Amino acid sequence: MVVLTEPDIDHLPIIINSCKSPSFFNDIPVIDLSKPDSKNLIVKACEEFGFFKVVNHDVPMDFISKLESEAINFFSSPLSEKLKAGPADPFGPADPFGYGNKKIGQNGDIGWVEYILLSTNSEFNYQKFASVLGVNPENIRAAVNDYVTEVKKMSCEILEMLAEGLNIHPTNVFSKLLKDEKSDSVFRLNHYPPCPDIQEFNAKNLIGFGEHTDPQIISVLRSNNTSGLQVLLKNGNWFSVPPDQNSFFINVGDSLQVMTNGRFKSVKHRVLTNRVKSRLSMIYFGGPPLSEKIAPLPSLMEGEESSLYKEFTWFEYKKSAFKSRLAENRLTLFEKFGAS
Ligand code: GA4
Repeated sequence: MVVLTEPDIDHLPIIINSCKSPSFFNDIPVIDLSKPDSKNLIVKACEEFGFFKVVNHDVPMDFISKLESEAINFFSSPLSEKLKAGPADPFGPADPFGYGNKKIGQNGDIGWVEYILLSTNSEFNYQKFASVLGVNPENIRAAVNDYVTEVKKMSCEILEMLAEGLNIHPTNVFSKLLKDEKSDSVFRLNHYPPCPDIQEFNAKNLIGFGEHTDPQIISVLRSNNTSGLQVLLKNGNWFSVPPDQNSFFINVGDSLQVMTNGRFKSVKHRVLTNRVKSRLSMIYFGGPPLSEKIAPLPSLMEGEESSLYKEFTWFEYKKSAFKSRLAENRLTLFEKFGAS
């Protein structure tokens, strides 16, 4: 089992009351990617939840296991070694990539989590991770590339089904942004060690990763069989997503919310820690190139419908996002009418 060194409990946010799922809501939408008629179900899931689970995907299990075992080896290394793989520029967005421990972003957010943040661009330097593991950096690059390539392929397939379901032509309007060689996509490995005994606080759950929406177009998450992920339902209740290591969980990001003029909602989610088991998740965040204008697609604007958002580029959004706190609504700044 992977254990995080030195808990620093004083600085962690605690939820006193954990919320139960409402009784009328039993599960999240499940999309069978092998069924051709899934496109309408995907549209419905994005409209109603901004979140769904994907089964019968083509991502090879050995790519998943290979990367998972590299991640477990890395997170099992001594903290002093892992810290050597920290970001080059921990206090600015110039190079946020690398190992991080409890600190999320640069604006004071913390969680019971350690992580590795990577750029999916092909020139990314894996040397600092390889040094911790004492392996050739090309082995790590290959493990990440094999996994990300497959997950990106699946994301593009899903985005094309979405476009078809929405009757948008050409159907690559969303997927071409991820396929662009300048696509600003990131990849994250999160490790949530078992949380310590917090009886003395009379608290039920500790926050692993605080509530937030993802900035990009689409996020694809895969985790081991440990629970913790929760999504916020429209009725204001948190729903605990049952873990499933053989499936992927997809969520709509802020950019897709804008491109669909609010038809799809970027879903708020968070991760609670587990007392007994470690949780390990890998998330691919598919984003557009920095210069891309993020705006509602003209083909989706029916009749008199006008854009809910001011025009902005992904670079402008990102610049402001990286100054924000995790839980903030990062789209407020770009709304035309001030309400989301
Ligand atoms: C949330 C989604 C991704 O994990 C992430 C996060 C990023 C970071 O960890 O550096 C941010 C967060 C995320 C949004 C607001 C800012 C930036 C932390 C934070 C407080 C990698 C991303 O792209 O945006």
